Amino acid sequence: MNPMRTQVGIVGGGPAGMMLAHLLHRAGIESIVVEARSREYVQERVRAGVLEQGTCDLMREAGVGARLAREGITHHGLELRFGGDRHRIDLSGLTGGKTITIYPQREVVKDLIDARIAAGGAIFFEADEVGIRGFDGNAPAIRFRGGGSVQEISCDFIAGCDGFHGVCRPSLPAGALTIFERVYPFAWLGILAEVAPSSDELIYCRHDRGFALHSMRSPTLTRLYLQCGPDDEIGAWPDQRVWAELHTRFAVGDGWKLNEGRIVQKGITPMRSFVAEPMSYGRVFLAGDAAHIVPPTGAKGLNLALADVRVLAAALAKYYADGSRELLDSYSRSCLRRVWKVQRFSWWMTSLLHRFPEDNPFDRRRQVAELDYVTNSWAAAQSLAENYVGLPMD
Ligand code: RFL
Ligand code: PHB
Repeated sequence: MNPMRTQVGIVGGGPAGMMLAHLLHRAGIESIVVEARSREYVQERVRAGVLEQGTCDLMREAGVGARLAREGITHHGLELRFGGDRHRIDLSGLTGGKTITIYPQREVVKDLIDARIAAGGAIFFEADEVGIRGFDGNAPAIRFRGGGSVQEISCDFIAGCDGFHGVCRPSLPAGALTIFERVYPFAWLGILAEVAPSSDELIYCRHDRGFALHSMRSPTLTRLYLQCGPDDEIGAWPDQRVWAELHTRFAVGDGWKLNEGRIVQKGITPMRSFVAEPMSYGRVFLAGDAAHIVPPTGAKGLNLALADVRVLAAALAKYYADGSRELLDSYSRSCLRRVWKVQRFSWWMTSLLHRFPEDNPFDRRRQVAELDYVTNSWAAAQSLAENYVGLPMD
């Protein structure tokens, strides 16, 4: 056994865990990150791509925004496509000039890991059998197997930033948390294709055969998603079928064409809304996907994870500055106000654009009427835009 000590033990080196470690460092607070996967794995995982204005501001203010400023692609609007027609939502015009930025999650994670390592911070990658203990008393600890031996980190607080399938949330006693959940009767098939994007902006498309999304990663990489069955196997979706379905769903009559390229990544993502309340117990604080999941239609998961750790870092900074637990005690309440608004928006975007198996012809007409309303009413479009660029941080 190799005992270590730090102020904040962080389980999970995804966006939430790495940003928390970085913000704590800037506040003069020590932390150690314990991550189950390798550095390469967490830096290469294909995930989110859309950063809210507030997320970009946070990266910049925290001193990790240089590459984002150089390589991020700023978007001022998005397209809603339905009934074979295209409708632009002027995000900037509707929000007093706010924007979103395309910058892949893996680049965010890379920037944060680089910053942490440059500052001499400790990250244990490839940690096995990670467990947490002592968090309902005064002696919390993270124990794991790494480098052939058992390691234990004792700390003042544990941050559970270990995602939806992590170990922290399930380690809390039965009954400590109330779970709110909705599982959707469909999934997303996502591909990354080596081809220039077919549009300068994101396209959210509603079609009778199901939802489709056109996004991008760079001027030469396109990210595309298709609504598929919740139990579909990836083998049921050979490249040809993926392209045929994308062409059908995105079809418009004005000459617009979807560019095809070599598919370099393909995966299926289930769709779920999930909240665990409260987001803390004893000396454990849950943040990001460990505490909540949103369906990806609103592009919110990464942004919400970073909003949580911003609140947590401020609460810990106050505790270490003057011994006050006030902000730690209100951590869950503060975060959940944002979490539920983002849950509402993500559910609404999902309902607006997907084909639900139980929908009858009435529901389908109502859905199209809602899209017609959103794309023709300033008030409705503004509500979408306000949420999409990100609600203000409290
Ligand atoms: P993560 O990223 O899952 O990181 C958790 C980390 O914890 C590690 N871990 C453990 N470590 C130690 N011990 C254990 N027992 C552990 N168990 C797990 C994991 O290896 C991992 O490194 O959670 P975090 O940090 O909360 O970040 C959340 C975001 O990753 C997530 O919300 C987004 O990716 C969601 N999401 C999107 N969010 C957006 O804001 N905009 C988007 O455009 C967007 N698109 C998406 C998405 C998620 C998707 N998938 C694949 C779920 C598109 C997709 C397809
Ligand atoms: C992405 O680029 O991966 C992406 C964009 C918008 C979403 C979800 C995912 O709503």
